[in-house]
Amino acid sequence: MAEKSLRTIIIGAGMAGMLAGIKLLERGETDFVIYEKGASAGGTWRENTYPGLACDTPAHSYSYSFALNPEWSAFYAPGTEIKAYFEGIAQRYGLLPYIRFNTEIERCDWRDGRWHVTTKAGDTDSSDILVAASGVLHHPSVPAIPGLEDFERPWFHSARWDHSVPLDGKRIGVIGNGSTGVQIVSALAKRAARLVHFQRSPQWIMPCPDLQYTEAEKQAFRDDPEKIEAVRNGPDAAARKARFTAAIIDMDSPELSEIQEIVEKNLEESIRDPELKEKLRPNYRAACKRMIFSAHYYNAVQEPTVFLENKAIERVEATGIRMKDGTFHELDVLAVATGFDVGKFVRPMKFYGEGGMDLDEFWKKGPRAYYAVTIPHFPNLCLLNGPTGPVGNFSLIDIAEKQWAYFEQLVDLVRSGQAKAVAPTEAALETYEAARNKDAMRTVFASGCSSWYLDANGVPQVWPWSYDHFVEVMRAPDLSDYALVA
Ligand code: NA7
Repeated sequence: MAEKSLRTIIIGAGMAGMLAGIKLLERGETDFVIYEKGASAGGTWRENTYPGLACDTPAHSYSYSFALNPEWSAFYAPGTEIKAYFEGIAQRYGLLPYIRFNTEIERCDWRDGRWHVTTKAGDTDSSDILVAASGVLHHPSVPAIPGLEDFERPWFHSARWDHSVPLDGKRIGVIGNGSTGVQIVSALAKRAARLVHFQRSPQWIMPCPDLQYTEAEKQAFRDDPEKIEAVRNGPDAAARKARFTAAIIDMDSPELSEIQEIVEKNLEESIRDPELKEKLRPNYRAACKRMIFSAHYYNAVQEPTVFLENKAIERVEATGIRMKDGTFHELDVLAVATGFDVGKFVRPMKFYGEGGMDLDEFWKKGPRAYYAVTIPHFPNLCLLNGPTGPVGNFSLIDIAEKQWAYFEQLVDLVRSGQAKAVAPTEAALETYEAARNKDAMRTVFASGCSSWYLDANGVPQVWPWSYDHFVEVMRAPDLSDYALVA
């Protein structure tokens, strides 16, 4: 039977949307479009430009498997290089003609066996296949701190950094100490006249090497891609991945105890002042919140310019922040590194599936997807890095590649005419979710802390099993869990 030619619409020109485009081009498919609401590609690496920005996954792992990059300057690459990498990929793989920039999708309707999308400007398009690659860490979460809007000096969310604001010699406030806040403070400690780091909960800090690649090392990577493979998948990387997965999926594992010892030793040996040490000591287990890797934070926070404020914020005033005990910190500039509204996923876009099924309604108890990729009643729809996928300090590029390879096998059923449309059954999603929720409560993420991994009921919305299990299930879809529309 002749293959049916299919049109694909991809939403988002970040890492995952670009991946889908490249993979389509690789198999000779040119009938696709990538809608991107921003003015350039790169997703999160376009939006985040704050000082100190780096990826907490080793650079050689945070690269497409088909586009290794011997030029990474460091083991953990700075954000500017990662952004340039994605821009280079868009050029090199000929993706730019397929991307419609400054075009925001507002709604997607499954009607008459096709997806019909409508842009914010009111334009329409339709396709057989729809790929939602709109990102997770995407909607800035601005804290509801009283008075924030009344601050009369520059302030911004970390993902909306205003580079016109001078920082050198200024009094800088940073609220939040997730990966972002820690990176910002590490970068600005020596530049500020005074830097106040507002910490609501302490964080465990995993020490890591500040390893810059020498020209000789880069040359060796250029000469022999196997050396890059060794960094990605060699014994050290495999051991790191295995240790970390074992630790996160079982809060009582010896691997987690080992990680706990490392972070406690780091705190013990790095911080001299006993009072500061206690301010920085969390009362929950290591890796309960997303693990922070930093070679510099503990040095930064001991700079004479830096003050770690761990008391509760009362309100923001016109010129600074008032603490509940009355202390006032005057600030010239304030950065809120308070994370992202991660529960939104594809929203605020509206999705209507079979029979007009509203995704908001389907997700009223929280975002769910079968094996994190497909959704019952929403045929021929793929989520890349959607809800409940692996997030435990793995490379999301690797995760997206595997999810795409899985989804392509479903598309093949449509392409070959074996089905007109493919969606998982509701029963399959229920079975998956029941097992996932149960096992999620054994993970370290559920061991007693707040974090962006938890849903409103305190259940971690993540992959609670091993990385190897993820690889295994992504190898091929179990078609008995799918409804194929003939
Ligand atoms: P995170 O990891 O969600 O961290 C947000 C930080 O902001 C965290 O320290 C929060 O404290 C703090 N926060 C949030 N709301 C408030 C209010 N209202 N007052 C004070 N402090 C607040 O976001 P990041 O941007 O650092 O990192 C997100 C991911 O990006 C990261 O995991 C990597 O994957 C890359 P809390 O701990 O909740 O007390």
